[in-house]
Amino acid sequence: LKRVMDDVRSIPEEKVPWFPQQIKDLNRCNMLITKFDPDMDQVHPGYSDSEYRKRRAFICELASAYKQGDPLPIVEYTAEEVFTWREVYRQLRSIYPGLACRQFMDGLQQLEKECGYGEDRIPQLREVSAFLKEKTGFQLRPVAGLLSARDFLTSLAFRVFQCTQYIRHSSAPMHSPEPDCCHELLGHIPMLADKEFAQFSQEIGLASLGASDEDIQKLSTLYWFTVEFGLCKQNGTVKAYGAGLLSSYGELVYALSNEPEYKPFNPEETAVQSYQDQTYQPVYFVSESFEDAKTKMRRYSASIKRPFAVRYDPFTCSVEVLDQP
Ligand code: TIH
Ligand code: FE2
Repeated sequence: LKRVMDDVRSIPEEKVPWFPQQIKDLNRCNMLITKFDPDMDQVHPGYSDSEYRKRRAFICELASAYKQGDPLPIVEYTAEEVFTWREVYRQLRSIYPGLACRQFMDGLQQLEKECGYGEDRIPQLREVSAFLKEKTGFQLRPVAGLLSARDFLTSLAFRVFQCTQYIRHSSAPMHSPEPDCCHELLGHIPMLADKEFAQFSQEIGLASLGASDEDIQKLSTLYWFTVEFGLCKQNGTVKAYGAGLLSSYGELVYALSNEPEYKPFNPEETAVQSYQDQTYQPVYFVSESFEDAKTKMRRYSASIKRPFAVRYDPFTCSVEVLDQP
């Protein structure tokens, strides 16, 4: 179902996909993709575990009922869930120092000091959201599963990051084909505490507002190879900054081994690279630096044709739509 923008009168082309202009409009941006749902996907490690599926359904209901501005739901994690978290945390924490980029290490250390990160408990989205809000203005919103690319990218325009709150199945702690709270809390959150990275993320979101389906496809591929699976050079060595790597022990080690292919990050080429979402990536894109990735992404975003321009107003948390300059 396609929503069409009908309230922006200055737009000459009549069919611009609808997009939110106020932060509360994000309540309408919740289209889920059922691809990796343990209820539907027979190879999901939780498919034949009815307890696990029931638990997921409960946590997902909390997200479905959420409205912008509500306090974030608190989940009391079970001993088994904390056990899975501990396993993931411990393994990853031991290899981060050599493999994760500097910005990630900084963010993680702050979270360990100021936000209760550690292997003994799963941090609550509510406290993490408050932490991020102070660092970079990002806030979290609970989501019931994998979102459509358009709805996911849209929320970034408002510095809102949509997070799952359930945890991966205990039988597969080292890699999950879908996002879960380990992926959000360990992969994304430390990076979102970095100002420059936060800005990079918001700019992808702003570029996606009202974009054509084809441009959304390209932007989500760019998001995939940067925010999720990006590598960058630091002091002459390649480090990981992508959340999909930083939350998967298996793929983090693989990505920085000499097995996969590396290509230099270049938005035009990266945007059309086909990607793998069941298992490890066959190819990764390496940026010279964050600065470089941001400059290149900006140039790319400016080349996307839209009959209007957008500007984010942080005082009202809203997007202004302007005539194309
Ligand atoms: N593969 C990641 C993990 O194991 O944590 C999760 C995902 C990243 C991107 C999409 S799903
Ligand atoms: Fe992610």
